[in-house]
Amino acid sequence: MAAQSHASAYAVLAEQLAAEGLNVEQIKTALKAQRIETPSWGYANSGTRFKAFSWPGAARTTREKLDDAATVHKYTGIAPTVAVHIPWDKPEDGDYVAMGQYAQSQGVRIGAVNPNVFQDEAYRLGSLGHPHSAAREMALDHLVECCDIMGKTGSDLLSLWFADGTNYAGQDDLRARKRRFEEGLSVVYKNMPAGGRMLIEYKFFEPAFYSTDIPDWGTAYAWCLKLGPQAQVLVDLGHHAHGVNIEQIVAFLLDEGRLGGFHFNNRKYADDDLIVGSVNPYELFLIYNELTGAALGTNEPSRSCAADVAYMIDQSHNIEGKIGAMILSVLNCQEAYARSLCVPRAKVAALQADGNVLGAHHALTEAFRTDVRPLLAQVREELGVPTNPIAAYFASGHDAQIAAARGTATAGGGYQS
Ligand code: PSV
Ligand code: MN
Repeated sequence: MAAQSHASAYAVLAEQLAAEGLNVEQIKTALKAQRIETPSWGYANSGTRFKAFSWPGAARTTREKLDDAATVHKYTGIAPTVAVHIPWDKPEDGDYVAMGQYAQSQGVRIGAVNPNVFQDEAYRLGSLGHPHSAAREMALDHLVECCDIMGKTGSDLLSLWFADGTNYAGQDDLRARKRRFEEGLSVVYKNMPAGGRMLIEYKFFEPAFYSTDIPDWGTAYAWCLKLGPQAQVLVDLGHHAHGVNIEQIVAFLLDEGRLGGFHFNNRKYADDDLIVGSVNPYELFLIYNELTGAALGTNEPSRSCAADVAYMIDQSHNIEGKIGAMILSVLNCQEAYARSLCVPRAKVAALQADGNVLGAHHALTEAFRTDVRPLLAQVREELGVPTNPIAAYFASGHDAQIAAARGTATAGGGYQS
């Protein structure tokens, strides 16, 4: 959409929204307050198990990852924090305070701390679920170290994902693994800094193929209940079987006050980690619809839970540039959120109460079909960022500049820190 044309289209849309009983000023205020966290690991070379292609200019160091996250924030205005993965992002001198300060000097802050208990040789049979106490203790040491890093970087989120599981029936005792996990998680929970939140991520397969120790939201939720109020569930959109109704999981967890955050990405087949909203923008809208409904409603704990949800991206760009792809993901979240704010909630509720199946469905899907681009252009203008961030980024020549400055790092078949 050309910059000069958005004003009149915005005025028409504002009128349409008012006719539906919606206040465009309130919608803009909500959009300006939206926050999306980007992942440090999404800026480095990464790959599939077949090959990691090298991208010219991809970040080679943690500082470069923070620089790239700052660029995404500069173009979008709504991505001020960066999730880190330890030890991929461990500073050479071990100075995490300085790492946090560097981020701030670039205009971003450190967000969730993600421990890594899946890449050492010791973890072949698992981490907290490992049958040997030495491996479990090694994992615990690292998890507790990450609690300490939260304090040093000013982060209040510990984001936990475990590759633990088994490949063959009979390989290990499933109930024993459960108990080992519960024991380990409770130690970590007690070590979190005051005010910190533990987010527990589930995934039903991969890298283990017979059993995974936290396969689903129900397992994560049950453990959160045992651990305490600072433990909540993290929903990664790529971690479900096909056909699973993710928005219903979101609704349930919101209503129980246990939805901690998201790892947004998109997938066609498995845990593909593609650009958010690139495969199924309707699913993304329906998820945002639950969140927005809870945030605008009066029911507790849904309302306050929705206010604290950590919106994070977890994706990996294998064949495309990193920064542009991340900007697109942030913009797709923004668009989904905007559409969810266009849902005429009072009208939908009345139709639902009447049992008007088609009417309620149609009112919801009309909101999904709203062209929110003029609204977003207006919001961006008021935020002082480009009205079309991805076009502005492409035109900026930034990709070519960093390619010239950084060169092409060898992609070693995995992540680079
Ligand atoms: C695992 O597939 C995952 O979703 C976890 O969040 C990891 O921390 C992340 O991907 C990066 O490997
Ligand atoms: Mn994830």
